[in-house]
Amino acid sequence: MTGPREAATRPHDALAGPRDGRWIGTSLARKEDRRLLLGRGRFTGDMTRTGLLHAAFARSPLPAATITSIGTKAARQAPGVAAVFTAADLGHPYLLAMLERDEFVPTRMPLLAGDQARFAGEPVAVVIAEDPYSAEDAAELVEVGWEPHPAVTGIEAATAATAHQVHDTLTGNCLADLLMFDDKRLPDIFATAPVVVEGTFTSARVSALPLEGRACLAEWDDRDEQLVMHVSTQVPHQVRSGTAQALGLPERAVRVIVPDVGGGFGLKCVVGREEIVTAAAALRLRRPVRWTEDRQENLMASFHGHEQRYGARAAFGADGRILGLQAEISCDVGAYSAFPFTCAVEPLMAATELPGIYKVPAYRARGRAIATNKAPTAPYRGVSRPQIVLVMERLMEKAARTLNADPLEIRRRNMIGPGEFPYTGVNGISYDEGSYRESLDLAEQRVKEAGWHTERDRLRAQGLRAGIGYACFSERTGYGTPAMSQRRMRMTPGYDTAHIRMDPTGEVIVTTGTCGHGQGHETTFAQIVAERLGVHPDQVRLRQGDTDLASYGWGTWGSRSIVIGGGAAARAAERLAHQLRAAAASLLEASATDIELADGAARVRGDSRAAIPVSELARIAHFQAHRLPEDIRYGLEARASYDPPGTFSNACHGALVVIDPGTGGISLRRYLVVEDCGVVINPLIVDGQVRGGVTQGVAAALLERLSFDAEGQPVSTTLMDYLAPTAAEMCPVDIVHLQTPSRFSETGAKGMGEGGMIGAPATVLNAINDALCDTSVSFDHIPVLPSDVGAALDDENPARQGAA
Ligand code: MCN
Repeated sequence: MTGPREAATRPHDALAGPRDGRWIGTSLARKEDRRLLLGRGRFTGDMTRTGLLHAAFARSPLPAATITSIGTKAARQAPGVAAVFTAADLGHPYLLAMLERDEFVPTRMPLLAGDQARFAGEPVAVVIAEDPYSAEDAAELVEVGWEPHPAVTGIEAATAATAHQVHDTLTGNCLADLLMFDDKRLPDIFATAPVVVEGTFTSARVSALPLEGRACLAEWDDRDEQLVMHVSTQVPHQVRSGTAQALGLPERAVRVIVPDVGGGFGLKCVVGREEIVTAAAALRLRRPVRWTEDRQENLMASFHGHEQRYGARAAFGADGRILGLQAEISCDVGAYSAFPFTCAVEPLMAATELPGIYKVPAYRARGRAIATNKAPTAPYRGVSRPQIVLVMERLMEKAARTLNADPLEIRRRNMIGPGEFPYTGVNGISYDEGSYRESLDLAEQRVKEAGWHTERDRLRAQGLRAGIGYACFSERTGYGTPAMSQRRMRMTPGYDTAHIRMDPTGEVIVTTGTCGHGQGHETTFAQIVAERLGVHPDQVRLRQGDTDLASYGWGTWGSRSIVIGGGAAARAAERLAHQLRAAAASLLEASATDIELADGAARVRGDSRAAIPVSELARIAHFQAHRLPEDIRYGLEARASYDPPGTFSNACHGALVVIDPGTGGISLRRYLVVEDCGVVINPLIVDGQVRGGVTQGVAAALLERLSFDAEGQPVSTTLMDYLAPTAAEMCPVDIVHLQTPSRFSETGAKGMGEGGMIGAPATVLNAINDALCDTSVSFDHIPVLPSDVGAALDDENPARQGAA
C-alpha cells in the first residue's frame, strides 16, 4: 500500500472532517485482480449447465433487402438441432427506444428481422443446438429469399434526394433533427468578425472492441418462475426492462445477473437483441441456452460508434476572443435506435456540449441522427465528446494560425478562468469549479521541463517530421436525473441506490445499482465505505450486477459510477455509521456524538479504554438484540439514493508525434495527461483508466476504422483488417493530478472514465498538424492514416511523388 499521490495542488476545504481519512486517496491494489490474474474470473462464456443448448444466428448477407421468405426446414433437420426460431415464430418481438420529442422519429428494432434486412449481419433466425458447432453449421442452412435494394452507405448517400429510406417512416433518412440553439445574431457576427475559421471535421465509424464480445446464458427457473439471464452487460436493469417489454413479461419474472465482464466501453450499455432472443429460446424450450458472440459478429453486427461529421465555423475578434460558433452535426447512427438511449444520444450531446470549456457568446447547433444500412451505434466511450473536443481544439488552432498567435494563448483567452465558476454557458449548462487554466499551464510547463521542444527540433534536424499537440477539455460526469431529463428519454436514467448491511461478524455488504466491468468498483467502493465506517476495505464486499439484489439502478456508463453509485454508497455507509455509533453509545454509556469509528472499533473520543470492536457491536446487534435500545435493534442496515446535478472533471493532454516522410507512418513519442477528477479515490485505478482511455483515443486518431465497400458490405470484419492498438503503438503516458473537489459529489470525486478517450484524438491530430506546419497540409479527420499523409505530401510536392 502506498500513500495518497502527492498531487493536491489546490486547497481542499470541502474535504475536512470524516472525508479526510485513510482510505480515500490510497493506491490500494484492485481487489478484483487476484481472481482475474489467476484465471478465476467467471465470464458468461465460461458458464455451463446440465443440458445446455447453444444459439447461433443466421444473419443477413446483404446490407439492404426485402425478405420474401425464410425456410428453416433444412436447419431444423440438421444433426443436433433442437429448434429454429424466426421473427414470426417468436411473435415479431421488438425493442422500442423512445425520446419524447417531436423531432424524433420512433422506429422499432425487431429482435429478428422479419420483412426487411437493414444491415449486413442483421440476425434473421436463431438456431438452437446441442453444441455450438452444430448450431453454426445449421445456421448456414437457413434459406432466406432476398430482394436486394441499393444500400444507404453514408451520410451523403442517406440525405440525397433519391435515397432509399432505411425505414418507411423516415424522410431524408433522418431519425432525429435537433436545432438546439439558434442565436439570431450570428449572421451579423460572422459578417463583421475580423477572423472566421471553419472546417469539416469527421471521425470514422469504430468498434468499442471489448476483449469479450457480448454473451448471454439464459435459463428458466421453475421454482421462482423466473427467466434468469446471465449477461455480459453494463446495464442489467435495462436488459431486464428491455427483455420484459419485448417478451411481454412482468419485470419480476426476469432476473439479470452479470458475471465478470471483459470490457464494455459503451457497446454493452445498450440492450442487444441477440441476448433477448437467447432468453426467448430458453423460455420456450425450458432448457438453458447460451450465446457467445464471436469476433466477426462483434465487428460486423454488434453496436458501432463515433461516425460523425461536423461542419463548424467560429468567429474570432482581433484579440483572439471567440465571438460566435455554429455547427451542423450529422451522426451516422446505422439502421436502428438502440434501447434505451435512442440514436439521438450522439447529436444531442454534441449539439449541447460543443462549446465545452470555452466562453462562447453566441451559438447555433443543429444535430441530426442519420439512418444508414449499417449496424446501429451505441454510446461508445466519450460518446460525442472526442469529436466535439476535436472540433473546438482544431478551431482554436486555426484561429491562432490566422492571427499568428500562440495557440495555447488563444485557448487561455477563451477558456472559463479561475474565479468564473460556477459558469453558466451559452448552452445553459452550469460548469462547477475546475482547473482549466491551471491544467493547461501545468501541461505546458511539464512539456518544457521534459525537453519535448528540444526533442522535436532534434527529430526535425534528422529529416523527420515531428510535432507537438495539445487539447484542453472538460468531461461532464455523474449527471443525475435532472440533467438527463433534458434529453426527454422515455426511460430517463440518473439516480442510483445503494443498500448496506453489516453481518454478525462485522463484515459489510454493499449492494449497488451500478455495474463495474473493469473500473475497479469492488476496490474503490470499499475504500469509500471503509473510511466512513472506520473498518478495513477488506471487510467490505460489493455486490453488483444482479437485478434481484439491487433496487432499480442504471448501471455503469457515462463516467457516473464513482460520483453517483459511490455517493449513494457513502450516504448509506453514513447511515450505518450512525447506527453503529448509537449502539456503541448505548453499550458504553456515552453520548453518540462522542463516539468515533476508527481502526475497526467504536471509541469514546478522548477515552482510550472506552471502546468496543465493530465486530462485537455487529454480534450484539444480531444475536443479543435485547441489549440495545429498541429503535436500533434487529440488525444493522441502511439504504440511500443519490441523484446529483452532475460535475465536470477536466484535463489537458499533450502529445509528441513523429512522421516518417518516406512512408507517412505516424508514431507516438511522448504523451502527457494533466487530469483533474476532484478527489481521487484510488490513484492507481485512475491512472489505469487514463492510460486505457488514451490508448483508445490514440487508436481512433491513428488506426481504427470500420470500412465498407461501395455496396455497403463491411470489409473490416477481422482483426487483420481492423487495426487495434497494441503496446507497440503506444508510448508511456505521464500523468499528473490536480484535485478540485466537487461540491456536487458526496465524496468530492468527479468521474473520469472517458477522459483519456475524449482528449487523445484532438491531441494527436494537433500534433500531426504541427508536424506538417511548414506545408499547406492539415487534417481535420480521424483516423489519419499513413496513406493520407503520403498522398497529401505528394500533392504538395509533385517532385516527391515522382521520387516515390
Ligand atoms: N475513480 C477514482 N477516483 C475518481 C474517479 C474515478 O478512484 N475521482 C476510479 C473508480 O474506481 C471508478 C473508475 O476510476 O470506478 C472510473 O470512474 P468513473 O469515471 O466513475 O467511471 P465509471 O466507473 O462509471 O465507468 C464508466 C467509464 C466509461 S463511461 C467507459 S465507456 C469505460 C470506462 O469507464 N469502459 C471501460 N472504463 C473502462 N474500463 C474498463 N476496464 N473496461 C471498460 O469497458
